[in-house]
Amino acid sequence: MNNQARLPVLYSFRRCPYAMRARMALACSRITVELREVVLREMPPAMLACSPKATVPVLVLADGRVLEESRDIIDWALSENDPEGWMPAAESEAYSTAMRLIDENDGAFKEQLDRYKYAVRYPEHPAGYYRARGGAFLKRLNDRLGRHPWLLGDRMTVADVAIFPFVRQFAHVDKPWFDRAPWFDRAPWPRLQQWLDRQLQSELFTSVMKKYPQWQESDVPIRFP
Ligand SMILES: N[C@@H](CCC(=O)N[C@@H](CS)C(=O)NCC(=O)O)C(=O)O
Repeated sequence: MNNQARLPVLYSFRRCPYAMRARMALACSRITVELREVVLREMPPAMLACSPKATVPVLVLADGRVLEESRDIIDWALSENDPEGWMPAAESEAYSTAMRLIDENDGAFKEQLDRYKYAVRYPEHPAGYYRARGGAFLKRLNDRLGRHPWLLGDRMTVADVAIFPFVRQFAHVDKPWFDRAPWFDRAPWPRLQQWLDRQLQSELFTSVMKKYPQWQESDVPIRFP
């Protein structure tokens, strides 16, 4: 087995918010992986053989362990190397706040985000109804960001990284509405918008959003980051 074959393998989809946060954590940890870009409707058999649940991201470690939840990938990457101190100390208040915010994001907020984004599939209510329900979470994030520049304090942490790709998705459902100019109407979440822009423009985010062709078995391995 050569060295490249021993790299962990990341099955990823560029636009998936779960995969984005996993790529950001891997990039931050400076762990090199082999990146395999998948197409959701054509998950590669090699990935399904390791992870029949068929969602991305999936990280197959060099020892054969399979991490098939983005949060497990983030935890693993930061436990290997956390040069920016993204993960608060276990049992600290910051840690429980981060986990609670991410739970809310992945649970109730994601549910409303999906309904807002695909409102035609949920005709019981108009899109604005789901937007308002998801917006309640964003308002709370905005309030936090009024106290400090990042969700937990003065530094970016795992909470910002794990939640940001979903806020990005929410914003992009109707960007003109999300960006509404302050002179036209009060911007709904000014600090959240600044927080989002800061991350969108960051070198880290740009670096994890490079485009790769769909992975084929015969490809030369692509090293990431
Ligand atoms: N809980 C999983 C969720 C991953 C997930 O739902 N990924 C979506 C893409 S954004 C997926 O793979 N969906 C499968 C499909 O659409 O076929 C995680 O955190 O990794």
